[in-house]
Amino acid sequence: MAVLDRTDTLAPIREKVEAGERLDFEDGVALFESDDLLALGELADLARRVRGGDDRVFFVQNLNLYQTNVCRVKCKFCAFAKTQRQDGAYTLSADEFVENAVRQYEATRFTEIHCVNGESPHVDLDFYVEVLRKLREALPDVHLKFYTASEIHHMSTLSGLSHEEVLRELKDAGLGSLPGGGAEIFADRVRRLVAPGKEHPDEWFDVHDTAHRLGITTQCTMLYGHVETYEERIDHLLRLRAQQDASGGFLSFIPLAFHPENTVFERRGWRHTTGAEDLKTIAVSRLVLDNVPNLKAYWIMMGMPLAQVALHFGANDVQGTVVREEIFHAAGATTPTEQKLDELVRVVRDAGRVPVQRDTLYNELRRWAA
Ligand code: V47
Repeated sequence: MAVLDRTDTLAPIREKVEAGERLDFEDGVALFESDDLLALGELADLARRVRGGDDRVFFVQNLNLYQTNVCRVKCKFCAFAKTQRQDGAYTLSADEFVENAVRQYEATRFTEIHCVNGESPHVDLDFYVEVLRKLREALPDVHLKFYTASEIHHMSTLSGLSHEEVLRELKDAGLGSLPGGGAEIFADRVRRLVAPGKEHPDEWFDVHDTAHRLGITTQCTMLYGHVETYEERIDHLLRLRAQQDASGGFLSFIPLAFHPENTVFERRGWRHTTGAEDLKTIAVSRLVLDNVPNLKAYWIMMGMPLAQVALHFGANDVQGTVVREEIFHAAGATTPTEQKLDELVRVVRDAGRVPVQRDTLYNELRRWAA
């Protein structure tokens, strides 16, 4: 009986989860190898509750903005990046960026701007500092979640300053926290294949470690569904878990499903991840990454109906209103680019959970009845 066999594989892991014990590498791989999807979801939800999670599901009223899509790195999974001379390349001045943000603020009163960019070789550290300073002046109440660890490392290379010096300068200018991008998959084999021009994982970790020491909270991600194995996904999650044990400043984890359109992988026949793979990855992430409090089911990436189901697979956050999104849409996402607050509330409530609007640091701003 195949079903009984599968249940047996998960039984020792369930015992550990119930006892609040840590899962190890082998447990993680066994979870990924299980195809008992509903059991994985139930186990992940149990783990979330055993660790103090409740019925609240969070979202933030935010705005995604980009300063530049010009990028030196040429990651094979990316459809957003352009060279300076390519059609569609753009680099906004600080004033253009701030003007866009202020216009949008008048319409939606977001509490956060989320900004990630290409690594343009044609700018300097001031390009980044000036935007933050001008935004803080124009929108003093808005939290600025700006720049992945890869971008911080790039600024360090551009300026000759250490990660700590760059982060201090950005923080003085108004930086609130960091988004989680740039992590991709840490394993050397995969990084060499999909992002050979990207910084070494040690640099990515050093940026987050330094940020946490300076009191800057950050997010972390994993880009899955390309050339990585289950073992490499678990290795990735365990490296994040060890960093969180050491420095404690990751607020959330976001699994990012690879979108192949307009990338070299599309030409090689790669397809979007399946819904089952997305749910499994959410569940295993919740089970293995036991010390990061919040797990986002990013609706832009997986679509709203699946994000709703993911709330029963260990996720407790659906990210936010977003309004503009470029990275996943350049790579074939067919989701809308904006959700209204009312729609987020409806989706969370229909999943049987309590909708909570949060700020970037997970303080509750408003709670709706279930
Ligand atoms: O590092 C790029 C990913 C990341 C593709 O902190 C792709 O809340 C899938 O930082 N298919 C940048 N993924 C985006 C980022 C982010 C996204 C969502 C939430 C948060 C957060 C941060 O986007 C990159 C890479 O891993 N990415 N191209 C693609 N074709």
